[in-house]
Amino acid sequence: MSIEIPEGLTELLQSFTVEVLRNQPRDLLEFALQYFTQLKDSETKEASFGNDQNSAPRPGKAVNFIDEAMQIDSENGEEEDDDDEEFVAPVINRFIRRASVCAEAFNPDEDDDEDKEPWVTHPKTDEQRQRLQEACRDILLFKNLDPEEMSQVLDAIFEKFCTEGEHIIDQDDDGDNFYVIESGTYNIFVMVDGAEKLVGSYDNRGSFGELALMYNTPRAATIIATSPGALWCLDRLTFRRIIVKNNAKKRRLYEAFIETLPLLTSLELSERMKVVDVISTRVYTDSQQIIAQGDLADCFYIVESGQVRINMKRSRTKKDQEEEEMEIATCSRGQYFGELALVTNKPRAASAYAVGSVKCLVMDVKAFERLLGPCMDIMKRNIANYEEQLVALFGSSTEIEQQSA
Ligand code: 1OR
Ligand code: 1OR
Repeated sequence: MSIEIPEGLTELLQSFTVEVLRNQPRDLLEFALQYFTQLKDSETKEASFGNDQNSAPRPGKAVNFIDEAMQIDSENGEEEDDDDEEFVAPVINRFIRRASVCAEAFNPDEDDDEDKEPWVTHPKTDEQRQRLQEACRDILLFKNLDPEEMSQVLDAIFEKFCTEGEHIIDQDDDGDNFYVIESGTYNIFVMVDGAEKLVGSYDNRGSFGELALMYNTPRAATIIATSPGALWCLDRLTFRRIIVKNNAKKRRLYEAFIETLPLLTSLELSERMKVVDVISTRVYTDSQQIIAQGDLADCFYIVESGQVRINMKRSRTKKDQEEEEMEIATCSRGQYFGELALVTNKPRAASAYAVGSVKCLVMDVKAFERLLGPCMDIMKRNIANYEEQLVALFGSSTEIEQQSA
C-alpha cells in the first residue's frame, strides 16, 4: 500500500519546526495552537482580500513563513517590517524572542514571559512628571524613541530617594532598574584585581545601570551615592521592551555606516555594535550651533550627513577684549568632533555649527570613556595635529597645550 503525503505537509511541518527551534517555547502544545491558529487567521484574511493565488492550499505560504524566519535571523533577530512581504505571519510578532541585540548571554524563555506581563505604570503628580521630563531630556538612550514609546517609559518610571553612602548598584548583582539622575553625586567603582577602584563619578546628571539590562549580564560596576539624592528608576521589563527593541532597529540602520568609520577600526566587531547601542542621532538645521566654545562637555559627535564648521574664538592680542571667531576646520560624513574636551577634561575648545542640514551620531561622555579607550591613539594623534595647525594659524599652541596637560 502506498501512502500519499498531502501537498504542503512537509513545508507546513518544516516551517513549524523552524519556529519551534527559533523560539524554544516551553509549552510546545500552546505554541503549536497559537502558530496554527494565526496561520489560519492570516489565510482567512488573505482569502477575504480576494487574492486567489494566496488563498490556495498552503505549500507556497508555508515556504514563505520559512523565508520570513530566515530573514529575521539574518537581521539580528528583530522583526522585519518589510511591507513588500505579502505574508507576514503574526505568530512571529507574538512569539519572537526579543532577540539579544548582542552576542552575549540571553535567555529567550524569559522574554516569552516578558510579553505576557502587563505594562508597568507608576502614577505621578504634574510636578513629578515635569521634573522627570526635564531629567530625561538629555538621556541619549531615550532620544530615538517615538512619542508613544517615550510616554510608556515616562509612565513606568518611579522616583527613589537615596542617602549618602547608599549602594544603588553592586557589581555582579543582577540588573533590576535603569537609573536617571535627578539630583545627587555618585561614585563608580570597578573591582580590579580584587580591589575596588574608583573609575569615575556622576554629578547631578546622567544615567547608569543600562548594561546589565541591555546585555543580560551581571552589573559591571558598583554605584554609591556620595550625597543625598533622587533617582528616576525604569524597571528592567519596560527597559527591555522599549530600549532593547529600539537598539535592534538602530543596529540595522547603523551597522554598515559604523563599519566604515576609520576611528573605530581598533574596536572588535562586538564593541563596534555596542557603540551602535549607545548612540543616538540628532539633527540640526543650517547655522544651528552644535557646540559652544567654553561650555562643559558631555558628549561626542560623528557626522552622519551634512557638514559641520568648527570655529574658534581668540583675542588677537593678550590685552584685546574683542574676540574674533575664525573658521578652523570642517567635518563631513564619517568624521568626528567634540572629542578634545572629553579627552582633556576641559571646556570645549571651539564651537561647531551646522552647514545646511546635518545629522550627527551622538555618544555620551561615559559611553565614550567606556567604549572608545582603544581608539584613543587615533584621537590623540589627531589632537597633536590640532596643535600644529594652531601654531600655523595663530603662532602659538598655548591653548591646546594647556588643555591636553
Ligand atoms: P550596569 O548595569 O552594568 C553598573 O551597572 C553601571 O555602571 C553600568 O551598567 C554603567 O551604566 C555604569 N564600566 C562599566 N560600567 C560603568 C562604567 C564603566 N562607568 C559607568 N558604568 N567604566 C568607567 C567608564 C567611565 C569602565 C571601567 C573600566
Ligand atoms: P571639543 O570637545 O573641544 C570643539 O569641541 C571641537 O572642535 C573639538 O573638540 C575638536 O573635535 C574640534 N583645535 C581644537 N578643536 C578642533 C580643531 C582645532 N579642529 C577641530 N576641532 N584645530 C584645527 C585643526 C585643523 C586647531 C586650532 C586652530
